[in-house]
Amino acid sequence: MTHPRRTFALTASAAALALTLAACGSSGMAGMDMPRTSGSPAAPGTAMPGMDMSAPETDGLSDTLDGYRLTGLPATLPADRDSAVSFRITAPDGNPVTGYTPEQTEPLHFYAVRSDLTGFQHLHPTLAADGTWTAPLTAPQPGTWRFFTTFTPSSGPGQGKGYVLSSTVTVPGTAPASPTAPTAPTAPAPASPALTATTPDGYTVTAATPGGGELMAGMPHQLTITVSKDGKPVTDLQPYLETYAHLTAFRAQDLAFAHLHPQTQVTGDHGGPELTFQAELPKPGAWRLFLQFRTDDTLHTAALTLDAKG
Ligand SMILES: [Cu+2]
Repeated sequence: MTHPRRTFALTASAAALALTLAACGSSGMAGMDMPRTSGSPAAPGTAMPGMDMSAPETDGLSDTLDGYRLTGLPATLPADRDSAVSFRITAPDGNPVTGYTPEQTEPLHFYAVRSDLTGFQHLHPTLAADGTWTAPLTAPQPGTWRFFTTFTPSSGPGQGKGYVLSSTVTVPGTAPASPTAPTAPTAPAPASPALTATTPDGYTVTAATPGGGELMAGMPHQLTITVSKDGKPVTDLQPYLETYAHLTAFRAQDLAFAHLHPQTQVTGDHGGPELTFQAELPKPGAWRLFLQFRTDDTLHTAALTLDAKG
């Protein structure tokens, strides 16, 4: 149930999506900015019952929600060395959660993201009988990292509900110079109708919305991603986690989390070149999208930056 570990270093090829379209109506999506409860005890009243992963209720920046808690992560990890990272998810009754409903084939997805978005690892930890998860983290560079877990309890008060809990971990040391200076959410966005990134191994991915419309924070949009290599459409995508590509997004400003849901049907080892996603970015700002796809049994990761309007 695991796939090869991947460490990803950004290339400086991502451009911001900046379009103008009338579809963007009134701004002021009041209420979309959920209060942060990071580090605080389970706070009654932060939950909004009845919502699920298709309508993210939080930005994933808290280690606790509804009494569920991400616990046991180390405060620090050694730099530039592989680490086995262990943690637990505890239920409102304080006991570790041991039963999970798989989502995209996995009972729990783990993401490690460096605060400047120059590091990204997507892992599938193993679960011990006592509810302890262990993730094989590949040598993190010094800096502040945020570790995300996404999961759905198979029983208890949170049964059937998708949770995103996260916590920060410090990797001491001198941070290397960032190859892509901060993702600069305040930089003027280029007036380009498409955004493109190239993976270190030569795949080019391009994202666009139908009709070239802007993405509005808090609203669902269709997002089409096209994969090519050497100028030719790629049509040999293999299924990866029951899709042809896995897409997660983190807001540059605060690492708020969003998972974008694939809509393309999987029919064998010949996916592409076009993939369609349901994109809903909960807050305005610049978002870094990590697209993972598989060809020839190799996993590729591309990073794109796009803007969600408020
Ligand atoms: Cu995963």
